[in-house]
Amino acid sequence: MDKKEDAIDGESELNMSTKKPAVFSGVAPSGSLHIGNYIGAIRHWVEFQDKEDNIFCVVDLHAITTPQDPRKLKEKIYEVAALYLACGINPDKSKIFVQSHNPDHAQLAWILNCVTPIGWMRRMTQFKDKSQKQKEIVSMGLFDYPVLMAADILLYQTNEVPVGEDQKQHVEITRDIARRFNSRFGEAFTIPKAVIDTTGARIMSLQNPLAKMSKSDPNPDGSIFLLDDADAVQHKIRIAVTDSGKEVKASENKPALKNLLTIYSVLGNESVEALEERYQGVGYREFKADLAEVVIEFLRPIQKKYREIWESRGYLDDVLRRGLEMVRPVSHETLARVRELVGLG
Ligand code: AQP
Repeated sequence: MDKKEDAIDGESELNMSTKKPAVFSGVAPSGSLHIGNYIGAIRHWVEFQDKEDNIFCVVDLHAITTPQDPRKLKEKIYEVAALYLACGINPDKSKIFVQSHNPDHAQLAWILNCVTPIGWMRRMTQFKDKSQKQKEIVSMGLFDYPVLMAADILLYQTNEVPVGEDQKQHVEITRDIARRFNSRFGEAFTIPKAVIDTTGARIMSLQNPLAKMSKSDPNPDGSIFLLDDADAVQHKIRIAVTDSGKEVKASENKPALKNLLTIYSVLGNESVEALEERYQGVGYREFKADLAEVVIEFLRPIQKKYREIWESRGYLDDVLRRGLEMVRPVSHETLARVRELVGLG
């Protein structure tokens, strides 16, 4: 991974003694996981598992910031956890748990709400995007999403937050909130930094290469889901929009091709330059057929492992329970210090 550390310092006042950097990241079970979630986030979690002290959370409280079908949500929570494991997260190396199973997240979020200026929140671009798409009411929860995310990260004295480009602004506000709290009340939080890869940090919709691939896109043809079968993958790639011309090139004026080449490069483990060379003079149709095969082959072992995990639900429950047991002492300690500093209880 070409690791781009977004923040310069990643000051770590409280974590100086920890040998491995503390990492926190998560995915909201607001829909089915897609290859954008994998390329932008999960693959990096897997890659750095040995070198870091990891917490990977299923952030279900974030999912309900937009309307969810309660029965589907429950299933998606476990689907996301099973997919973490199927993608290569090892529960002996990383702690996996469900956000709402630890009430410390909601309590810290409330306290942080009370130190976060509303003007900072109004600048959040994801809120602007998501609230415009909302047909029903725009909830306070959606507006408050970045503060809850700050609580998730700060509870565990996190040093690094591996995320896709779309979450960069949320990690920046987390840093601002932590600094503000520390300077007003006293040292409580490590200042985290976002870790964003330069390749694949923003995978775009196959139907609109100017919009990011998203779980909640009403058009399912824009996203390749990790559990899509071979027919669905072939269909979605065949009908994926392309740019004018015939060249298979990843230039700025060919956003659709650039996106398809990035997906091919990451999932097929081949450089974009090598692919451009190989597909010189070859039409889009052949390129797309090969790309579909690469994606299908990439998904095959993940889906096999997912099915095995799904069938042994007791195992998954056990992984999530163990993860929760391991993270709670850390979040308790942070919250106790915060309560003390603020003068609560
Ligand atoms: N298209 C993407 N390209 C690269 N990375 C992406 N991520 C999401 N979409 C892309 C990264 O995946 C992680 C989990 O994201 P999330 O579930 O917390 O929320 P999100 O960023 O809002 O993801 P979605 O898929 O767009 O969900 P909905 O539609 O529910 O909002 C994050 O690290 C994110 O950067």
